[in-house]
Amino acid sequence: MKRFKDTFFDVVSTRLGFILLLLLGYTLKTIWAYFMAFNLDLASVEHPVQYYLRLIIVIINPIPIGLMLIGLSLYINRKKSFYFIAWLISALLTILLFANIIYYREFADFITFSSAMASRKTSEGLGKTVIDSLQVWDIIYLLDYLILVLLFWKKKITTDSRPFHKRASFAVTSLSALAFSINLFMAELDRPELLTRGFSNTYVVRALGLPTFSIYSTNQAIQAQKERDSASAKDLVPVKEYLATQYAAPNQNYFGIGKGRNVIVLHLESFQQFLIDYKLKIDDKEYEVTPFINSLYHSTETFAFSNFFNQVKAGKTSDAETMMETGLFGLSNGSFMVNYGGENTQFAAPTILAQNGDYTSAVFHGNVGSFWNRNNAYKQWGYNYFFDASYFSKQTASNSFQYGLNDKTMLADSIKYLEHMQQPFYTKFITVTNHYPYNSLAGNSDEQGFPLAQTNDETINGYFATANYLDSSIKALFQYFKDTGIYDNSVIVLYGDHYGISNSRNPELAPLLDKDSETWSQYDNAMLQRVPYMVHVPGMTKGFISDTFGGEIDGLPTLLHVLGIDTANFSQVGQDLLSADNKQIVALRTAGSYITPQYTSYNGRIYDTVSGLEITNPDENTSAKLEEVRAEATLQLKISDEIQTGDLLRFDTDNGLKVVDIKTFSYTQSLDRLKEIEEKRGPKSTSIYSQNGNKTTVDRFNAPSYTALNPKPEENETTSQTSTTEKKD
Ligand code: GP9
Ligand code: MN
Repeated sequence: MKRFKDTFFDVVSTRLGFILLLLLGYTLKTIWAYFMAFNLDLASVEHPVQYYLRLIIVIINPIPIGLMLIGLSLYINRKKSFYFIAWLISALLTILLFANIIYYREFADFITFSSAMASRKTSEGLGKTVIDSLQVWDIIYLLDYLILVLLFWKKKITTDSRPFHKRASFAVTSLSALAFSINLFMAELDRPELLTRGFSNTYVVRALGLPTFSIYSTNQAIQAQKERDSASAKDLVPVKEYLATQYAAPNQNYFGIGKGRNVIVLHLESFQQFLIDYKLKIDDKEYEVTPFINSLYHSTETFAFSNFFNQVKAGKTSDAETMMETGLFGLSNGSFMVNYGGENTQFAAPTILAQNGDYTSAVFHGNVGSFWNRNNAYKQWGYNYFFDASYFSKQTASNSFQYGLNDKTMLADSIKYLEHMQQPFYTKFITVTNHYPYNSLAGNSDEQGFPLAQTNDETINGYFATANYLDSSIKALFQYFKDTGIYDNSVIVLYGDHYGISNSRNPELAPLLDKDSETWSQYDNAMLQRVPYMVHVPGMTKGFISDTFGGEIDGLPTLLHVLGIDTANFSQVGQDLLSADNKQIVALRTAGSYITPQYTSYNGRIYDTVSGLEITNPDENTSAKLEEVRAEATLQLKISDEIQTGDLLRFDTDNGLKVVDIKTFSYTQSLDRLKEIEEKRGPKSTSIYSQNGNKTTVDRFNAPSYTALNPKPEENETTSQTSTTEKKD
């Protein structure tokens, strides 16, 4: 033992040994923070093996970057300078770690370049907040230094005056670079396209560690800032001119038909249009997948659209949200919400409605708030409240999966917040259960029973059952709205965000759609990009199924006109789908793709939209028309990109809207704030809770499970006390 001790002290008394000791301290502190201070969401995995991969990644990721940075000191010859720089770099890494820990306590997120800049601007009171949030256990982050000082003082460790060989220093740098590549490779295994799509700060920290995240996010911010700086107010002039030509005047038959009502948006995860009215055939039996949503689709209380296309790219859900909330496209690379959310000036639906009808707004979603950078993007959009996973039931194997809490639990848990919101409200429920890999109900036997499709692809097979679950969740929510009177005073919007079955799987899906896998074409892929869009106005009888061609970009102007808010002054690229002026040119984000009632261009091929026949040798006239459509579609995207990357809306000063000040928004202690407002308004409070005689309506929400709704015939015969109570569950 003594020998070991001596060797150990001999080793750490060399320069390299000292560096490694500092690295060890930093690594242990970081791992401690990963598990004790941050929520890295390790358990949300598709496969158990992925959990262990992630575990290894978080344990090793402080090492490569730590070694690379602290190892830089090895290039220094002079003894004093070497020790000073080595300590300094290690201390800076610790400060970065600790600053993030403090920040995380307040914001449940990591420090980015922009958030650091923002808190610098509002630094009064910062010191006090930091001191308030210190905890006794934080001493742990200094422990390695205390031990080192002690060891030097006791002369157990001595300093080494021999300069480290330059080649050996270079070897250390190279080794750390190699280790970093291995780290990166493992991170890609866990989450492909991590750095190009961004996803969330948590994902990047979890994969590559804090210093790398800071470098990455700083680089992103600098790039964004460069583009922002190169844009000026005069760039908005041609943009505004174009937007004026794009404006589609409201249809007077429907303008304002939902004026003043609550707006409830239901984001139907991965829900494709082909599910509407679809019946899954198994052994000569037919199972209607989404009976409730189908009934809405056919109702005369609904404006439904049968040719509404998703227009997302890498940002998937976040792209859909961006379009639906702002009338502008996501980016051609990565996610707008991740790269610009919380930064760029935006005039989104919550802001417009707050300033045109005094709406209070909220989002309900059962995943962590940092996913797609929602916690920042929503503030810029003007959302007053964001109820994320932290507001809902603890996630267990039976009520959740890797993307968060299952819909029925999320919706049930939302009521206690929703009922305290002042009306009119603008609320969005983002469902998630019907998300790839469509096995989210695996941990809950009560929700199993809807038949699986019988293809060779598990993903396709599970899709119908989770869609059926989503349907019954939505039905339960509607029932709650009806029972509490919210329904009659609301407009309910439903939309599918993007495809659920990817193009590569479509040939396998083909037989279920009565199509041939062999002749499956790009045209068929294009047609499967349709998603539902419905505006349900209870009590209205003017509803119909429109075959107007449109996409997510058109959602906001359509809705605003239904609510009686004219969009003429707003910078939105989309067009009201109920307007007679609609051009019906759907621009897709994949290069050069577009869809009109006449032509479909998709993945390099052109088709006649009606017949589905490929156009290989267009005549002159057709070529000219195609070129015109292509140019118009490209222009929509170009104008939107100019606005988004140039942050042009900061110059959009005469649209009648006030700019949001994100500093006035906070997503913590939301219930307290809602109740405070309720109390302050007293008899004038318009919340459901107040209207219900200050009694909760939580018990009015009931979402029976699949097995409760579809009891097996045998169970009926032997109805016992226990089985009836189970069914109520
Ligand atoms: C996660 C959810 C899924 O919170 O919205 O996003 P997606 O993977 O569909 O883009
Ligand atoms: Mn999605």
